[in-house]
Amino acid sequence: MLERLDTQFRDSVLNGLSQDPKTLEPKWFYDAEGSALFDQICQLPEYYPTRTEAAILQERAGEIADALDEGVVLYEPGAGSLRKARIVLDALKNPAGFVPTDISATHLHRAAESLSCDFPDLPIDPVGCDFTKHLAMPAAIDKDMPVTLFFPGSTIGNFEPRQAETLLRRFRQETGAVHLLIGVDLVKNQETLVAAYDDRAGVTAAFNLNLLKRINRELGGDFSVDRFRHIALFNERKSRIEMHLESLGDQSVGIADRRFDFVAGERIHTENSYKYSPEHFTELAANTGWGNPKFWTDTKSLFGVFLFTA
Ligand code: AVI
Repeated sequence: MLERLDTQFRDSVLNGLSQDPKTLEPKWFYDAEGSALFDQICQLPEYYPTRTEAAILQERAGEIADALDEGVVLYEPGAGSLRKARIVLDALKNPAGFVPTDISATHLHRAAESLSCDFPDLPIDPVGCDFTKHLAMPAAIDKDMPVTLFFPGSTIGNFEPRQAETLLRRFRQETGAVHLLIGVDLVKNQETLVAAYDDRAGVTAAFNLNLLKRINRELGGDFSVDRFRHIALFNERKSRIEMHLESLGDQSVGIADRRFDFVAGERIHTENSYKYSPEHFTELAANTGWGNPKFWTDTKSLFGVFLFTA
């Protein structure tokens, strides 16, 4: 598995840097260092999504649990540190199991072990996998139990709307889920959005630049990381935050027997984070077979939590 991921990482990097403009896929942010940096981002004063979503889930957990069946299996693709799953699991009536998946298997297993201390009777089956490719249901999970997909954090925003539709459709087909509980970041003023992705402490910059460090560590690249800078901007037309890494001068970088030339000011596009209106996201979900929405937000309408039915 690890070897396959290594090969995929190399192929994806070489392919992305051969494009014009150059790109790197955001799923590679999350090695051990990147996952730890992302956990720090979630605590930043500027990064409102995590705490706002957690507060909505906390406040609405009872309503959410009432809308779901008893004995559900909670399935969380790209689960990370499992903090939000705790809130939902606490409220669910007799959950039959929890399946967290993550591309960073080491980080996931550590988080799952700590979760099992607090939920000793809950079967927890972590799966190290790339949800952008496939979702697997562990054999230990009872196939007759209703599955609720839990996809918080506005991770869906990291996909182009077309890809997001494909993903939501595939999630339903591959897990047979009956419900989808999903967190979505909402459109708002640009200052708030840009500050959330360009924080004063520079944690998001370190997170973005860690991609180059990872290429150096794992693929023997020779990026001079301090010769790139982090950029976050709001693309209003596409309703998305974009993150880029900008070359501070003309330079040439070697990776796995290949060379990539950069001119001063040239950017590598590393991430999109789409921001939706509740109406727009409801429409997107409906296109993929998820309907009958329940919707909750905070008092400032910063973030939305939807519960859809298949
Ligand atoms: C994981 N994802 C939803 C985050 C986001 O807000 O798009 C990733 C992130 N990138 C920079 N800060 C956070």
